[in-house]
Amino acid sequence: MNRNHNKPTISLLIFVMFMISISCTTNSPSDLSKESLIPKPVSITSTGGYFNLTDGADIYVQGESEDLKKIGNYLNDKLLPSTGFDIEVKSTDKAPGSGNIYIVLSAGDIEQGDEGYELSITKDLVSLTAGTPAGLFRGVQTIRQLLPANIESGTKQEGEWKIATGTIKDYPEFGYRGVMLDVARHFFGVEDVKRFIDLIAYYKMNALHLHLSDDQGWRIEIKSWPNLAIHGGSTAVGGGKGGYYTQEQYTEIVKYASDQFITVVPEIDMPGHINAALSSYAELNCNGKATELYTGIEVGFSTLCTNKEITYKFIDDVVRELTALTPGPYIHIGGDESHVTKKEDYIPFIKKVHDIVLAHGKQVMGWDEISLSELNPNAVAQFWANAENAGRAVSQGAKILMSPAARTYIDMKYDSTTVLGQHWAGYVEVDSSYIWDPATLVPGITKKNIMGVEAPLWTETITNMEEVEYMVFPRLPGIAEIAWSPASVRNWDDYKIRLGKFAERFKVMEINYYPSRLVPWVE
Ligand code: TNX
Repeated sequence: MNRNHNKPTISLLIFVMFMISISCTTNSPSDLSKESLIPKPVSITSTGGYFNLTDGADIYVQGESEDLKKIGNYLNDKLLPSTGFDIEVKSTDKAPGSGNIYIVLSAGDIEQGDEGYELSITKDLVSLTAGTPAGLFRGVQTIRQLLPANIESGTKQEGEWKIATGTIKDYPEFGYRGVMLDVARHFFGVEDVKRFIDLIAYYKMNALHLHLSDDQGWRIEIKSWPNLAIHGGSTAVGGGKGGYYTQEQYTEIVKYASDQFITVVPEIDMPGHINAALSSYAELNCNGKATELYTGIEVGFSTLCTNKEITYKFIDDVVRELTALTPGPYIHIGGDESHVTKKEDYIPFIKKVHDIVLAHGKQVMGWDEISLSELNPNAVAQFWANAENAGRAVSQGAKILMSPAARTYIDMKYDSTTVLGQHWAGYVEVDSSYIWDPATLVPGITKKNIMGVEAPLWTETITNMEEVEYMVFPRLPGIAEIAWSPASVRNWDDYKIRLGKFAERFKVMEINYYPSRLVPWVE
């Protein structure tokens, strides 16, 4: 036989085998460390294989704990529609057999604090372990992100559901990772807020700050002062019909958030940003006359009458009712841009309100201006623009919540062509909101002073959920990473590739996002 004759056949065979091997590796994930996760975990070790989730799978939770069953059911709710599988949540007291997901609460060897988790994936089993239910819930988000994007679909999808094998050990850099939604300038109903909660939970955020009152609207029912919501909630920027949450609806939001281990922080902005209240009750005005409702977007023109007795009765009532609706530790008292309150009135006013909040057993949160007044060490000053204010809070022993406007104000336009939003703090492109470090941004404010990071979405120009999503995405995932992942694993060039791969997830989740040219989107 002529050996040369066989050469093309052998080469062809080698080529075909090569192609088969390539197509196998592209279909099956095999390197856990290369998966696109946001926020990026603290550590990932890859073992080179994959776990295949099939119709035979079940979710096993260790023991009979209701908390664990809830988390199992939450994960199952995400898996059932898209896989069409018959997965069930079952209790067990030992590791299940091959092909299953196993959720374990273990105080023992987990040193990752309140929200840390460990995810171990072998070809036989996906095991999620954490010391707290919150940690398990954060780990479930990682499992969702490791599965193909179609897992988020609400309808049955063809395809394989494979996860690369290895171990992820993960825990947050900061204990508070929040987003603020301004429901005062424009009102967003319960269903919108629930979707907002679902979207932020996917990035392991744990706080939702609701800006419940401002010049343009009062959005929470206060039974002892009913006109606040009825009259003060009856309009919005631009003169729309406004709206407010009844206490039952608000409780529903708080519960929905808490089921995703998200704390709601209610804000009543005082002594400025208060026209909605001044228009609802004449007695809150120094001249005893109710103001007109306001539908413009100016700031800093209204103030409570700081030297009237009734003002503090009003605040005490509001804080009492809010406290009863608030399982979380904080009541946010605003305190920003009180341009028409004299400084000598502002300082004692904040002190009184601060003490009212403490008397109701809650801790004070406020915009950084509140540090002009005396603060309890468990108070939190939310830094948005003024480093001197933040420094004064730190010197009083208070903690700082980092919301630097030029980085985290997701109501800022992305660039000069963005139709929505404002630009007083500059344009905030996706890279600007990502490339910064909370622990080094402001001289004198270091990691030990910082309780966390929050991205505020003010809504003067934002009227519906589509617009909310456009401003939130894709800046929020980056801010979530800054709050969760240590600086040592954060890098824009790596992040933008991971973010680019989220395009498919955004599409499946029907998120209206801004397709920044700085990000290599892949669908
Ligand atoms: C400043 S930041 C405000 C808000 C506005 C926002 C618009 C802060 C504490 N106050 O009242 O809505 O700018 O970007």
